[in-house]
Amino acid sequence: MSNAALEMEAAIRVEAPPFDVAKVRADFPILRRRVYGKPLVYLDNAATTQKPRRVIEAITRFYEEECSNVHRGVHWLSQRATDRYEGARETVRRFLHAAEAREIVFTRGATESINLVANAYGRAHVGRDDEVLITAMEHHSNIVPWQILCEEKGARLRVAPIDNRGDLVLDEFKNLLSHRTKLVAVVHVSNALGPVNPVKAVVEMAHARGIPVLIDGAQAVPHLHLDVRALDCDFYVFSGHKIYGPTGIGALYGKAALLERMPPYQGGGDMILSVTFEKTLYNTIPYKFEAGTPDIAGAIGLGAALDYVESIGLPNIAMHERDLMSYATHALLGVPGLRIIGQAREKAGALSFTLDCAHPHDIGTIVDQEGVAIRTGHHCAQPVMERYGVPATARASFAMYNTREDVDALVQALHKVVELFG
Ligand code: 7TS
Repeated sequence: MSNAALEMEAAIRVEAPPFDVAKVRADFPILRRRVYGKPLVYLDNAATTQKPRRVIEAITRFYEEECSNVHRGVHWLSQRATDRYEGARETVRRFLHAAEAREIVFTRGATESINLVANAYGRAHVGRDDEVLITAMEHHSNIVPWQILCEEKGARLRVAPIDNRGDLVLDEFKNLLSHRTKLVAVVHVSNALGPVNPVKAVVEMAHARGIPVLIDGAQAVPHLHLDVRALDCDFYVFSGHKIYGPTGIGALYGKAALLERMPPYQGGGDMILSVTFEKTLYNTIPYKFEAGTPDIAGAIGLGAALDYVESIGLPNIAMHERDLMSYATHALLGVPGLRIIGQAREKAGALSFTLDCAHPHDIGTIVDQEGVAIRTGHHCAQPVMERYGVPATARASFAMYNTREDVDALVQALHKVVELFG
């Protein structure tokens, strides 16, 4: 779509929806801070989101009142910590609409979840001349683990193309599925350009050939209602820090039947039933995949974050963010020489752009001086940048606490860039 057409489409939807963003903002202590003497305008939410007080307090409370290891003590504190940790697992289950809590494995985040599946499922099921199918819009964390696996096994990594708008070419995706395909791994929402992939159609096409599907939901969970059972995906991964939770914690959803058949990923304490020097019996799922002391406070913080998101309501968040996306699309296109990269039919969360007059790093530096935090670079998706013939982009990404005023501040700062470099 041309810039003019996009502008028209965005203009139709500039009416603001009802949403008490001021109340939401008050829940995030960091949003009160100033940088360079100016109010912080945080538009780098695809990298990580800010944390509401409720999450910060849940973590503090664990260390002040409940700190103990899990699954191993009969004493009161350990039981309490175990209850809270397992309670967080149940919250993740509810949030993803998974059937059972044992289908939720706590990991360090999306990256570790993908590596877990590549190592545990991939190593057992992918052999010489087999194929793993991904798309051209993956984050490096959904490329490199599969490359490592394919190299080790003599298998091939296949890549389904995207079109000029940034949409996955579904026909080509379907044509790439064959008897050699042993796994499909697809991003739900791209971090570089923001398109929402038709993951349900992807799952149906792969399942028609009996191929399991992993969905990388790192950028989807903060913006979209999710139901892994309705999607019928086999694995779903995400990171807590991108959905208002702490860093260092995330989850892997896997269908119980698959997780049960998978060998462990790492060995150590908690993932065993019994150990002798001759033989070790592994624990049941999900513990089989949680070797060592987990990030207990992180899991509790993630549970608090998901509770918070549910209390605001994902439909409200999605509506507010859709308004911001169309308002921002309209406003950014008014900046001379600005090109939006990736104009997919459906987008969530992120807007990538370039300016004729300045390199993205210069854009980032100048707008930072105005207190506006955006991400610049290749966004850990170098093949996407190559596809569009740009070395890097500037990216504004939105969360529930952003406002139209934040967008205005970005646009004003971009006009400064044009004044300086144009
Ligand atoms: N998948 C996608 C789609 C992502 O956007 C990211 C992180 C990851 C996986 C990895 O998540 P992690 O929490 O395990 O690191 N994306 C970004 C980003 O866009 N800017 O900083 C990190």
